[in-house]
Amino acid sequence: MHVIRRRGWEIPERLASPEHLFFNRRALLAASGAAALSLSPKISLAQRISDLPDPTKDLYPASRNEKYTLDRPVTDEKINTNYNNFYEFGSTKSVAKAAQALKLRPWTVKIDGMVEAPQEIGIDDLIRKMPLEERLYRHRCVEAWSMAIPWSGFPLAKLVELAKPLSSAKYVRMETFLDPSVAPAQKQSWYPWPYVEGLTIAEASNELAFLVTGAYGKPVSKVQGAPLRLAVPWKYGFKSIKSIVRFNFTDQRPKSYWEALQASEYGFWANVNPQVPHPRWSQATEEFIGRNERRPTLIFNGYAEYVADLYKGLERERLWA
Ligand SMILES: Nc1nc2c(c(=O)[nH]1)N[C@H]1C(S)=C(S)[C@@H](COP(=O)(O)O)O[C@H]1N2
Ligand SMILES: [Mo]
Repeated sequence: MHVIRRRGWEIPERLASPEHLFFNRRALLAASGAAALSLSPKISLAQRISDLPDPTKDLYPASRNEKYTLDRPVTDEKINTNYNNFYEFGSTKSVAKAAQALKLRPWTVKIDGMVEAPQEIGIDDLIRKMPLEERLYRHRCVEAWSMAIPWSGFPLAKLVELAKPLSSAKYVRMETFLDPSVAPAQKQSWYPWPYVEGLTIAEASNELAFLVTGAYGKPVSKVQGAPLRLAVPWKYGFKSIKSIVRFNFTDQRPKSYWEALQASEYGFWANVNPQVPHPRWSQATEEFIGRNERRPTLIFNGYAEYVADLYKGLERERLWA
């Protein structure tokens, strides 16, 4: 068991290697692979019906909220959808093809724990209840690469309102689906499945915390974390949990997937800070994927004006890992 666990620990180091230098060729291969797959008669008819048409397609493109601006160009969609972390489908960046196995309907979201309004709600009912908008957000992975993405969705604060947390609730713990028949890597017992992430209720209520239902003007794709994923752009990318099925309100600080794997490297807060290196690499700069460009990393990934106040008085906590 000890030896097997080390395999998990080694992954971030390998991913921090200059793998992305080979990106363009690999992305092309992955893109053509994904295209071939979607036309393949080997995909069952039922699977194709469950994929098409998306029942919320009419809601996109959502109108853009111009408040959230970028200091860099939007990443090409082909690049964003062919260079992904989604460990349920494998530990490389080329998981777009494997992620096609994900079945998006029916999809039920459970809201439970310390709330006045526990409920199970179908994803289409949830999305149609919510005010969709588009936001341009930066994304900074802990592996020191970044992208800029036009997400569509709604503020996580709206889901918190729907749940009506009790005053005793302090955190929201989010969970990804668990289905090894769809996501083969979930058979690998040395990983702490399902993927879990958490925020304080104050963080979840911050205007920047965004539940993503769309990207690039259409429903969000499987490899991007369909049908519902988080975007918390002031934190390292691993906080932005994909394909969420449960929001559990609790007074216990959630232990996230990466913290469970390697607590010496990944913690609860995981706010972006260029001055605090990861134990195994610098966080001072980032590779802006697809542009062959290294950029300086910004404190809170450039979102300090929105979120710095959340951390006043918490200076003794491990805010930056
Ligand atoms: N369920 C789940 N969510 C996840 C991950 C994952 O492996 N599984 N990877 C995280 C990491 S490390 C990053 S950088 C982002 C990647 O999102 P993207 O594919 O949209 O770039 O998803 C995050 N959310
Ligand atoms: Mo990441």
